[in-house]
Amino acid sequence: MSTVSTAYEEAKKIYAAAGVDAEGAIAKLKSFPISLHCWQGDDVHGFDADGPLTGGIQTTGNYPGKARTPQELMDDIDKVFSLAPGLKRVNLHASYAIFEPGEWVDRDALQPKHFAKWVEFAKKRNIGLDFNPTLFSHRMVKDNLTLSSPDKNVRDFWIRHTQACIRISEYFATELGAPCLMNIWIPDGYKDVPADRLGPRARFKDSLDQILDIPYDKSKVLVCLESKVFGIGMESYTVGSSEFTISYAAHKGILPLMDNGHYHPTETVSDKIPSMLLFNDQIALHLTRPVRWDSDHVVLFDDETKEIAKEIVRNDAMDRVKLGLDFFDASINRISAWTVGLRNAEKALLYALLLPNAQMKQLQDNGEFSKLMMLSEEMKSYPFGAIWDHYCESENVPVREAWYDEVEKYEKDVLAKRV
Ligand code: RNT
Ligand code: ZN
Repeated sequence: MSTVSTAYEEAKKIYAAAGVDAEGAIAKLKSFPISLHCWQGDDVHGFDADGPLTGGIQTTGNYPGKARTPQELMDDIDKVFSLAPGLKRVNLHASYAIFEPGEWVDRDALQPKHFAKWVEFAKKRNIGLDFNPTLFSHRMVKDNLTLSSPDKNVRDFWIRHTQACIRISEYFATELGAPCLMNIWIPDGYKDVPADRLGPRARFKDSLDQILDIPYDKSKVLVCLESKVFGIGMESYTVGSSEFTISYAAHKGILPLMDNGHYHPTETVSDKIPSMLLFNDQIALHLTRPVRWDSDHVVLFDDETKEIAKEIVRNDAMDRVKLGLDFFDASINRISAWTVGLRNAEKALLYALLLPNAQMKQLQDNGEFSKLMMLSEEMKSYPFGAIWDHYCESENVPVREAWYDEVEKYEKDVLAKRV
């Protein structure tokens, strides 16, 4: 037996003694999809425009080797998929449309055919696709406003764009036989104290109503709405605040999306998840790491990531939570950034699945708080790594840090040539 198998067999026994079924945990994890965001690969640039990244989000760093073409981005995603375990999906932005040579259409005229190559990519890999209208980095973002703009032309352009995205999402779902999550996030906001907080939100509400008015199959397209507390250049006010998006989603029967970089620093998304689960059939999450602000650092195996995973797992919500990653670090090797983040998301879920959750809930209900603290602390030094290694091996991805050799080789053979 390999050392990974030997260690796994031992670890399994240790967990079993604590009432935890390691094999069952792995089986559950294997059927839980995580949507990999395509935009880590090219610093949120996309293929349909050449301007700078705008919209209150920012990438920093200029590590060499970013993907410049659809093929390069697809190759990079494949590389990441070969290095991280688990069931994957790919999350695309509308700006990643792939045109024929010489062809170009503006965002309000995008059609399913502009994403046919992505569908081909997904079919070959037997994965699902998720989608996002791209309401930033474009000349029709006027004064940092899109769907809430006082200018009807601006609003109408973005309404047409988002409707086009619903049709593209439906095409993904039909072609791939799996629902497509379509997330609407607008950057709209004001740098300084607004004179009118209601008007922009009323216009946003009306725009969303118009968007959702088009006929589409709600079992195929899961529309969700992402909130945000502030953005760069939009420090004082954002139109799509938490209260707005939660209320709108409930009112219209769409999904709310919580991004854990989009709240005040002492707020935690882990604490919000159970409340949202009580009032929504399904919810969506963007997993990221805010460092002092919405900085979109790579997801680590840190306390809040684990806490988010626990809320998904112990509330039996793995089939009700749509989890996507959302970070973009341009200062390090992008394949490494993606892989670390994806492996850590998987790790956090596995960690949560390997806790004696029912017993811990019982201790809480019994008021046995000393024992609860003792147990959750002792669980931290259980042989989690041995179960994780076995999971990686069973998924045919490198065990422990071996994946980094692959990244170094890829950097030398592929990324370094992108000059
Ligand atoms: C921005 C939001 C949004 C974007 C992506 C690119 O603050 O988090 O989800 O990161 O749509
Ligand atoms: Zn996000």
